[in-house]
Amino acid sequence: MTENLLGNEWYSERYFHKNVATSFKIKSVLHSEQSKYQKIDVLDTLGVGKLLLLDGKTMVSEIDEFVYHEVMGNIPAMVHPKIRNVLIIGGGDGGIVREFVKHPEIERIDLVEIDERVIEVSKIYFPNCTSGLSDPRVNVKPQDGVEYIKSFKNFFDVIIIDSTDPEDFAAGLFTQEFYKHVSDALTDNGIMMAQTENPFYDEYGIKSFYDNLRAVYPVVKSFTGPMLIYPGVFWTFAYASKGLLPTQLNESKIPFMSELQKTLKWYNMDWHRGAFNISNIHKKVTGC
Ligand code: AG3
Repeated sequence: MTENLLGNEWYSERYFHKNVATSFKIKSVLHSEQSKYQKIDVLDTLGVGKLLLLDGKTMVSEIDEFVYHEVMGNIPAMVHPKIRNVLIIGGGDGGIVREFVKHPEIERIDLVEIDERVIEVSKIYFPNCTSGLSDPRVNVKPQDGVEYIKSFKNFFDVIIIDSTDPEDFAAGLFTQEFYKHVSDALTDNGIMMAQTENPFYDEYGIKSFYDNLRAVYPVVKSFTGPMLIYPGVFWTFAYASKGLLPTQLNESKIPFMSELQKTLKWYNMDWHRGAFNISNIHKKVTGC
């Protein structure tokens, strides 16, 4: 937890059950509050720049946010033939919205974040992430995504679950029942993506998330990206779809992405094509 941040030189996120911690040297505490749902802190750090914590867990830093956000947004955008409607559950920092607004074919992007304070605080301290929220295609909804999704059938082309760890109110975002609702809300060509934790520590039983996905989707794959601020750095992500393969880039979009990728810091199409060739530990933990 993050009590008494002031006066401490370092902040450590502890992975309690594994007896390890990731530490950041603090320059200053920019913001601290207890919202209706969680403790929200923003630190200015010497090593990773501004750092957003929710209940003491690292969420976003200036040094690596582009990895997470670019892969979550641009992988489905390059696989799907034509995205009209996108739903992002969680992700109040806005980073994934920023990536989707780069794609002109998209008509509507719903951001459903349960805690509107995360959105407001991010607007102040992470303007680079929230820059897409003012796009006219974006609808920001401070609501519970688990409920929101139940009112849609066959509507979204892409749904991204940008959640925190599977604890408390986020645990419901990793269940088979929830994935079924996501699948129902997706169109026949639909794609869903989610963050799925670190396979070395495997604090939460990653296999069960993937088993839950496999019970619902015919295509379930996993890939990794380095998240410097998360426990263990080696971070996994899930791609699930009703049929579209993640390695099958859409030919007609290649000219567009050839230009766009020059402006990105992590994602490019060469990386994308190879990203689903995964290591043995990653295969074993995810079953992919
Ligand atoms: N989502 C958080 C991923 C999990 C981090 N876990 C941790 N630090 N224990 C980040 C949201 C980015 N838009």
